Amino acid sequence: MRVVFVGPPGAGKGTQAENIVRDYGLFHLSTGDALRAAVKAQTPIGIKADEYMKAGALVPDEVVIGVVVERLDEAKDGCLLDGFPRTIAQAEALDKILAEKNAPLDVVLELAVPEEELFKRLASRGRADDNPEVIKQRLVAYHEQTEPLVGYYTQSGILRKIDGLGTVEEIYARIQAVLNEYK
Ligand code: B4P
Repeated sequence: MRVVFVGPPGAGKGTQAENIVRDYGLFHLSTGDALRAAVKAQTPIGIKADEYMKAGALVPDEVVIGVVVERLDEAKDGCLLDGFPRTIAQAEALDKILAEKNAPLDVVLELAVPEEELFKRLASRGRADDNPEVIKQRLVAYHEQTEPLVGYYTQSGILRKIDGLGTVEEIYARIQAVLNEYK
């Protein structure tokens, strides 16, 4: 099963991804985690990504696509792509990569959470890019660059919307109800 997780910053993609990969045995690729690891290790990609992440901007497509291409070969028994794609260009690149492997996406989960709740969650998490000004920028980037993916995947007929309000357990039960259709 090949699954993509789309949603605004702080929607809980990383939180729910932990449950999904544990129960469905999927390879987990979080571009956010991969980029933070690169920043910490001060690799050339990390040094480049850091300036964008600090400002709440998306990291350039070619950098992120490079990170994904490197890792996707590890996904033999299915994958959960968490936070990738985030732009139409990334989605098109992913379609191309997966078509070459003859392994198209099964489902795209859109985790929907109202904006005021996102601010609350991110303010209490307190990561380096979680201060109010940067959160605002991340939301602008989401609306301008990532939200168009909802239309893109609706057209492909593989988008499923998940209500992201409630406890972690309640939301996970909604996700399971959808994923179990694809097992
Ligand atoms: P990500 O690491 O993907 O992070 P995120 O969108 O901020 O958070 P996520 O939705 O995973 O929320 P979480 O579970 O942690 O991206 C960070 C940055 O990396 C981006 O801004 C960008 O610069 C860069 N980047 C990543 N991928 C990229 C790409 N493809 N292209 C370009 N740039 C890219 O949850 C947030 C908080 O809510 C936590 O504290 C959690 O405990 C809490 N929470 C979760 N579920 C809850 C619930 N049900 N109720 C209450 N609180 C909850």
